[in-house]
Amino acid sequence: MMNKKISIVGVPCDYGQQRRGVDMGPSAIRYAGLQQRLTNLGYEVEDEGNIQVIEGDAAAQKDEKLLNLEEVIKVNTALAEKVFNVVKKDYIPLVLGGDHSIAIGTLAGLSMKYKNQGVIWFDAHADLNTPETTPSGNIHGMPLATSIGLGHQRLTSILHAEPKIKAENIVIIGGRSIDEGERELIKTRGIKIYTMHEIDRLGMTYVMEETLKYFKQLQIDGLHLSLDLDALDPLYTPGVGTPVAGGITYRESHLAMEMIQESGLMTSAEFVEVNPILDERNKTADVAVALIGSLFGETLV
Ligand code: NNH
Ligand code: MN
Ligand code: MN
Ligand code: MN
Repeated sequence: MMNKKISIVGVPCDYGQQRRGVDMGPSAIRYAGLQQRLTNLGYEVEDEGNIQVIEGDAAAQKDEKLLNLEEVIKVNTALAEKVFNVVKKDYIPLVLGGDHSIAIGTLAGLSMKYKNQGVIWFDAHADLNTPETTPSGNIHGMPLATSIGLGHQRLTSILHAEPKIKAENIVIIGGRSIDEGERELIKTRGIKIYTMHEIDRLGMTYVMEETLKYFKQLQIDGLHLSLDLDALDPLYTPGVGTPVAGGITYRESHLAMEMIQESGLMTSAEFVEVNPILDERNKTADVAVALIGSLFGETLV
């Protein structure tokens, strides 16, 4: 990676789901020593602070298939503009969540610069629900569908009306809780996914080699890593709103980060769903910072 300048953007948003506390994720990750970790690696690090999230009245919700829609639109519009500004000045955006609905804004901002961007989606879930298929009404289960242009028009048209990414430019890794409607989309849209079954069978090395080879073939012009901490086994990251047993191990996740770094393809990243209220002594934020260290080259220096 040639670019040695990183901009940290915090997004204290908890409107994409219904467990409070994930809005403290950015603080928890900063507290775990993020900036020092990156400075030690020789990066010029700028902390842009947090995107402003107005406390709304959650009880005033109308659409139960799109909970907190107005707030989610507001946060993601502001985030998209911020991310666009960061890439314009040639810094690597490092976005801290907040729940995963914020990927809508991140990808919208990135799409202003990268016209053929690849996305690695580390997650126990596929986040491919739409208002029609959602089992929960939680928008944090919809960011990937939104980014390929499916779902509520006001979410898919943040910054501009075009899809932010192509379905074939997505690779999901760590999936083990996929809803019916999501399975359908994975099939019909040809979305690439390595579930826990494939990770067990093939090993993380093979999965990452194939993933990175695939992106090279696609000749992507940018690679975004969106890492939901619930991709890992709850043993390592208990501080998440929707833990699912049988996840990626500590070393497997680090290996994946190291291989992404080695590829030289990565141009942005986001770490989401850290909820310090549900955590054990900031364990999950500590893991997030350790993963970020590996992603930005810690073991290679
Ligand atoms: N698929 C479920 C839903 O749409 C759960 C999503 N939860 C997540 N996604 N944490 O990463 O509500
Ligand atoms: Mn809140
Ligand atoms: Mn997610
Ligand atoms: Mn998840």
